[in-house]
Amino acid sequence: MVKSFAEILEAAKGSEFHNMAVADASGDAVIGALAEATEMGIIKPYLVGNIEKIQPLVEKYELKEFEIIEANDPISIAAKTIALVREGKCDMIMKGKLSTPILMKAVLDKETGLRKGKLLSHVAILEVEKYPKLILLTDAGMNIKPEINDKVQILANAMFVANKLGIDRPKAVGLAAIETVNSNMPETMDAAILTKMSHRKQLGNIDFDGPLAIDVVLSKEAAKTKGIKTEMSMEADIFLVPDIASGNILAKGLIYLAGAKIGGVVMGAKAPIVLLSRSDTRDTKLNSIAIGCVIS
Ligand code: COD
Repeated sequence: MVKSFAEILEAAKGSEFHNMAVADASGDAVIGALAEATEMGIIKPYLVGNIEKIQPLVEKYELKEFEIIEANDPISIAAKTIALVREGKCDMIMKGKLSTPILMKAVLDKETGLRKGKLLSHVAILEVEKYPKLILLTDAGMNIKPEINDKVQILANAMFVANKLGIDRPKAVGLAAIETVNSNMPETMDAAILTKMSHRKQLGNIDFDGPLAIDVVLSKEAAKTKGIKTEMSMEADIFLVPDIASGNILAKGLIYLAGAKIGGVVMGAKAPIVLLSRSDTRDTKLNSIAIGCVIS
């Protein structure tokens, strides 16, 4: 079982080589991470965007193996990035400086996009010093307010990533503010239904428990004090959050307050899409590229 980004980077080196389309590569952190990834021999980037902005960065970071595809406005950058996958030239996408909604709308386009008939969802992987496992946090990047059926598919996408990381039967929690069901808090109802579905083996090879507040998940002591019996305290692999806002706040809080390392990918399309915030550091982008390589 993979437990750190150091191990994910190692695994990426032993994985298949990928041609990666980069949606607007005109950023220091983007090209810096790509230079490291090409140095490691795990990808060849296809840089989509404005040549005048990209070329000086390519020289600055001494990027060696690459191609540039000229596109000068966000919509055509998104379209040309996706075309690279549809034409078979690339098998992975990375969001560079392009905004997430513009890229994802192009991915979701019924005629020219990359849908496979499944729900697309984001899986963020976090390494936090105080937690003994990697945390697969979902969905903090794509689905704004998922319904119960969406959550079933969000869990399936996260399970796929967990399996690729060597976790055969992941443990998943449905996070909420409390451990009891309250009809005014829809995430508690969804989590309770998912728990029953898990008991009835409707979710596949996964153990699910919820609703659980995050103190119970992060502390056996808190669970004991609250009188909650669960196998998830300090054991959960997948953290299912109620919606994009709560997930995003949790992920970014862990990065900035707890020094978490993070990487993230959108699953469910014809190719994995390495996707995080535009403010991510070079290391975070490299982590995400490595995740994309490992799960492809
Ligand atoms: N998976 C599969 N199909 C989808 C999904 C999905 N996750 N979301 C929408 N669709 C399909 C719908 O069924 C429909 O057929 C079509 O796509 C359009 O659906 P809309 O109108 O609901 O979707 P859009 O185009 O308005 O929005 C889709 C986005 C992904 C752009 C939107 O959900 C969004 O903005 N998400 C948040 C992205 C974001 O800002 N992330 C922050 C990262 S730091």
